[in-house]
Amino acid sequence: MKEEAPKSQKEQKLADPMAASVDAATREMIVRAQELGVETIFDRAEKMKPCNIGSQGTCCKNCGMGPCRLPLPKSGIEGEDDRKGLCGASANTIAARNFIRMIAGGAAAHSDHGRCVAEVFLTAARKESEAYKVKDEQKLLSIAPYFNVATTVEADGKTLDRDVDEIALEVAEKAINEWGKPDGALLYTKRAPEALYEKWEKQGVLPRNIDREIVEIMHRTHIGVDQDYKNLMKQGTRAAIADGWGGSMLATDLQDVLFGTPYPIQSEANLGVLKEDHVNLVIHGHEPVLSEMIVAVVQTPEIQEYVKASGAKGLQLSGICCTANEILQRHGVPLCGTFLQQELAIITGACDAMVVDIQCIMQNIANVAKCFHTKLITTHPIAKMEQENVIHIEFDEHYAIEDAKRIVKIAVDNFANRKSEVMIPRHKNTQIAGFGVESIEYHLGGTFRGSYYTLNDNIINGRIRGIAGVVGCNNARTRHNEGHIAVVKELIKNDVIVLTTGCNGIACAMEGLLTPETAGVYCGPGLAEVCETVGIPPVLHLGSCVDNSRILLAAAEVVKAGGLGKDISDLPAAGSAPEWMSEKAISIGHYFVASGVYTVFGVTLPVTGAPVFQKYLFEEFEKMYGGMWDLEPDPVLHARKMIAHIDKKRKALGIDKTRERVLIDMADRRTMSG
Ligand code: BF8
Repeated sequence: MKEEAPKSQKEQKLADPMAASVDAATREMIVRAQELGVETIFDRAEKMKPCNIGSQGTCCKNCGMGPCRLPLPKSGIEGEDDRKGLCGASANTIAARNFIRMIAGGAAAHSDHGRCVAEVFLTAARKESEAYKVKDEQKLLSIAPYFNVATTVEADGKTLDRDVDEIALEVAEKAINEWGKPDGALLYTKRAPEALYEKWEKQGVLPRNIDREIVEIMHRTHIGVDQDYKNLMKQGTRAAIADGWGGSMLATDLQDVLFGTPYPIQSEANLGVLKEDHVNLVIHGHEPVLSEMIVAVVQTPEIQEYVKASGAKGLQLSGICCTANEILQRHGVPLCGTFLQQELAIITGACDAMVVDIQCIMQNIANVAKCFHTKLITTHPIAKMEQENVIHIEFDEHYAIEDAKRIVKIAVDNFANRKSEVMIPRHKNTQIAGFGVESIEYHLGGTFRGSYYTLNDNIINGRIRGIAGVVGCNNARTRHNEGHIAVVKELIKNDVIVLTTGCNGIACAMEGLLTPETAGVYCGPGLAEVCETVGIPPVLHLGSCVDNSRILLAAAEVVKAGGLGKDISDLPAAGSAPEWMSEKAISIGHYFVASGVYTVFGVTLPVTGAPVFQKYLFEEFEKMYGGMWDLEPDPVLHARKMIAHIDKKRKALGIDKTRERVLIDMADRRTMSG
């Protein structure tokens, strides 16, 4: 009998590890998963292809008569675009409705996270919790004026410092008010440069309160309400600003007050941070309200003793997604991986427990956990899983320490239950993370003259060509981390300093781009000189996705320092999300655009099926806000478009003569990467 040849990966519809990721650890674990017969997102991406019409943005399912699908004709649109849904909705209306619903989803996710932090902050300010306290008084005092909260009092003709507890309580109450206040505009919008604030006022997009802007999107996109793509985008813009300069910025600030403002800290990244002889507890999700408590309890003598008694050599905490970035930047806890590596962390067989809260948690991790000994613990009332192997321990801030201890003990107890052979990839890299508005100021100016002048000087003299914010997710429709790394390397080779957050930050850390030594290897000569002089990496990790608000504030500081125009849109700066996939990324992209930043997304964008609407976002937005969208899947072209925009802004500022205006060519690049 003829022996059947084993089926190839393609025939089995399994992922090809080399094509799926540029990262060695990820490739090894995809192979391991396939050997064990454990399905991952990489395989599912082979088995199921995306809907073409949906990915173009022109599928409307907002009522029960649809979905109405309006494919773009292969030959494009000739003459009038007469495509319509049953109600008559045009392709532009449908794409705009879908787009702003994505903004609503993203803004809601960031802002609800912010609300949770604000509530915990209020609990702390009211002294109702032992676990949470004001850790960073300086940060509290620095944000109080934006809430119109006085930090001093007048008594007997003298100005005295006001009691910190009183300030905290007033700030907490005013902060919570931002989600639902009945009148006025969001207080933090005043932190934008004046010129930008005036643009928002003129366009009528100043957010009134955070929740209202999100609710109004859901109303306007209901059947038969707003049918003008420009008017729909106006509301999308207002909600996105409410995210970036509202919910996200409040989340970042209040987290800094409660848990400390990050300062540069050394750590490691990639699956290789797991340790075979340790209890491995992986924290995954987004809110530091939970993860901070876990970090605190693992250091207690009680838990240390408990670990010792288990026979393990110690307890290794590590993180996935943005909660990882939060505990990295404040405590140096290593990053286990990006969004696409969450299943792989369990497949190592060394993950004794994975504790999750909210956002970017794949439901399939519960199925993967069933194949191993891993305990999967959900903790948030709004984020449960249906699979029966999942343990739910609802995290209550009033009993935070007790809850955190319970979770950690589950991980420790489970160390003895490892069943399959452990396989941890050896790959990991060193990183310096924990940058922010305050530390950039300090690093570039020193203790006595800490300011953004030095950064501005180096931009004006051309050593630094410009600033890029490169952020966002992984996307299983594109090769894991390839876009992230290629875009960032192309930018720094051309003297553009990169500010990173989210999964881009993790990808850069895994690649070893977050060390000062990187400067000499990958950067153009100007940026390398600046980085080597001040001892910073050319890629500065600013934290999680809500911390994109740090990029907005850093840009506002650059404007304030002078010499580079009056608005963020004047700066030689650009934004990018090379591998985006989440609604949060769309909200971030749009608040970057509405803040004056040219923003390029990779992979795809759900607007390509409605060319008129696309043109509105890609071209006409610039006239209103100075920033606009773009789409470029090729990472090198992607970076070059950003550099071209940076050069356009340098020219407009009259500082294009101060630097050699050559894009570094292939030959230069080869010598530099050697
Ligand atoms: O908020 S970058 S995949 S982890 S959505 Fe999610 Fe995207 Fe990663 Fe954090 Ni942000």
